[in-house]
Amino acid sequence: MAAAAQKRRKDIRNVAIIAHVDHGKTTLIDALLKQTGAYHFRKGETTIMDSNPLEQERGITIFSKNASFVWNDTLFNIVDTPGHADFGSEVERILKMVDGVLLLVDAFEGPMPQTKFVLKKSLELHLKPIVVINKIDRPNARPDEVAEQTFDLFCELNATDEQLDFPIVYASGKEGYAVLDPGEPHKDMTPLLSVIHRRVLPPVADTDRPFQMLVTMLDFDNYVGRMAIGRIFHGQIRTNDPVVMIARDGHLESGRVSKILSYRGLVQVASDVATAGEIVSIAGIDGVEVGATLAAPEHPEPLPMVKIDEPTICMTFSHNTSPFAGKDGGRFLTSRHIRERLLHEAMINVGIKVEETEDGEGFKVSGRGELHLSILIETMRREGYEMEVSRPQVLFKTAGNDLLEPVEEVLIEVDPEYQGPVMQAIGERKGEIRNITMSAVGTTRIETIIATRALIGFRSEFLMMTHGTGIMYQNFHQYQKHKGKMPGRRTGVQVSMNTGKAVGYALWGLQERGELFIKPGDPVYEGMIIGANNKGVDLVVNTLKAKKLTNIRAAASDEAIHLTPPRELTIEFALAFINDDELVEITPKAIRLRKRYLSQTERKLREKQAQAAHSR
Ligand SMILES: Nc1nc2c(ncn2[C@@H]2O[C@H](COP(=O)(O)OP(=O)(O)OP(=O)(O)O)[C@@H](O)[C@H]2O)c(=O)[nH]1
Ligand SMILES: [Mg+2]
Repeated sequence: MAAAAQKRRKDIRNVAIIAHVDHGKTTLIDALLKQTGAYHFRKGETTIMDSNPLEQERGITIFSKNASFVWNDTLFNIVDTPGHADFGSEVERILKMVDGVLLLVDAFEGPMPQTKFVLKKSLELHLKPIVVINKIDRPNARPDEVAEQTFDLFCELNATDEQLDFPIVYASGKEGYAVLDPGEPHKDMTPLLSVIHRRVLPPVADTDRPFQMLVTMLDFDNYVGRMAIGRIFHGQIRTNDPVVMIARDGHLESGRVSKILSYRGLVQVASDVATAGEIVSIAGIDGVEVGATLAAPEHPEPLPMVKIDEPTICMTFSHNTSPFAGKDGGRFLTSRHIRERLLHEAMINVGIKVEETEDGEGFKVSGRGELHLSILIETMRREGYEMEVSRPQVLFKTAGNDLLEPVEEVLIEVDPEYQGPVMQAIGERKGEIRNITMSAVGTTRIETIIATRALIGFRSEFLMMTHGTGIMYQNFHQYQKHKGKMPGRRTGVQVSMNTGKAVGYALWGLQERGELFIKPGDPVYEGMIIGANNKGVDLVVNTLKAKKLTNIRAAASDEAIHLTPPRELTIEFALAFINDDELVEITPKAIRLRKRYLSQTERKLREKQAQAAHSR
């Protein structure tokens, strides 16, 4: 067989680490880097792989990263992947770059929706995962049960006998040890390292064949421009060599290698040459894109195609038109600034698409989900951009005469007391209940299939409904026939009628109508949304009203003013909350909600026009 004749690089192992969100991927890689001396932790320093400030703040991995270390005379390339479902297609691409995967499963939680998704993708690519039951230091860890559940998941996903014969390593990435039997004494990570070394195949690498590399990720360097990151499948490449890119659509672009970087620990070092089996970063082809093949000009043959998921939701980004525009220290305020920044993003962020809107006022930005787009918004605001964004819309498709919409697989975990209201809300949104079970901690787990469109507004309501305790995981399932009308937001909003600084006394009077988003002293403007109105209609309110000093009763109750702390707006909440006639204003210092039309007269006029147009 041809496979038997393939040459392999015995000095390399390429591995990806995959799991559900938060099951400890990044922490485990940190432990490996520490033990192998690839990185020396300074005192008090914890995770280093989540190096981006947004990642550190949120405690999640957003960008896949490669790190490498040497153990037992072997170079290990280990690729950390994000656990959040919005980045699922990225994980899929990374799996094509490696020869083995570590599937991490939390020793307490057990397999979760994203565990299933990433395992399914690995099995489809004929990879043989190594299972790591992680966080065994947790007091309520139940490693044996979780190992059994993981085995069941492999069976459910039709793993082959060979794949079912997976090794299991028990680990605590946090404490830095791994064992082959949960009862064994703990030492360090050596048992895991030797299982990877033994069970992951060395990469197929024929250095005599013409150069071919698959572009899996992109990076950007101010000096050399776009950098293509990926694995070299065949041959070798040197700086100054001519190369050709075969794009996904088949067009060719020539370039010359201006820089080659390989990984040593977390840093990248320049090399003159790179050979098959290695994972490297290459500059020199201006229009390089993810999924393309880089090849020797005399053999422009593409490697097998990788899948790139299409965006499922979009929103409009425009320049900030609120009366407070430019007052919060924003440095980039104009449409032109926003256009340039978005076009740059579309170049390196796979799955982001940018188009000008028909009215020329803004940009339609499409992405893989709410987190994907809200991270872009958060990144831009930190860089000094101000903008206003609209409610996310799903992207429909047509098949023959049918209108199709994206549908998600959702897992909801709530305290049993919220099960009733949550089930009712799912029912109203035409969700299809797949399964209801009790988790190990006594929470109710509801599995449902529900339209993405119904979920957008639901997330904010779900959080309010469960007082912030509910957990919801969603994962794109497929496009299905349009599900018809969905219920909108249940609450109305309170809209400020004037501009100034909010007064405590006024807010005290307004807070019983619904949850507020501002506190005394916050600047408000006419048309700004200052809170929810539990009655389902919009209410124009006076946030500047001070107590009348002559009113003895009010004066007497002054000390008794008790203001409930307002909801701190996050970008995710704001996007999930607003309606089509509303916008989120984003500045480096604030997130505000507003009506699209700020004056009440204009809103009424627009509403009348819309009704007239509708009845015509
Ligand atoms: N008890 C315990 N906690 C752990 C262990 N490993 C990680 N954690 C904690 O679990 C949380 C998530 O850890 P991460 O390493 O960021 O998990 P991740 O899988 O990389 O998460 P995403 O990249 O967001 O999918 C953090 O609070 C860690 O401190 C472990 O071995 N034991
Ligand atoms: Mg991580």
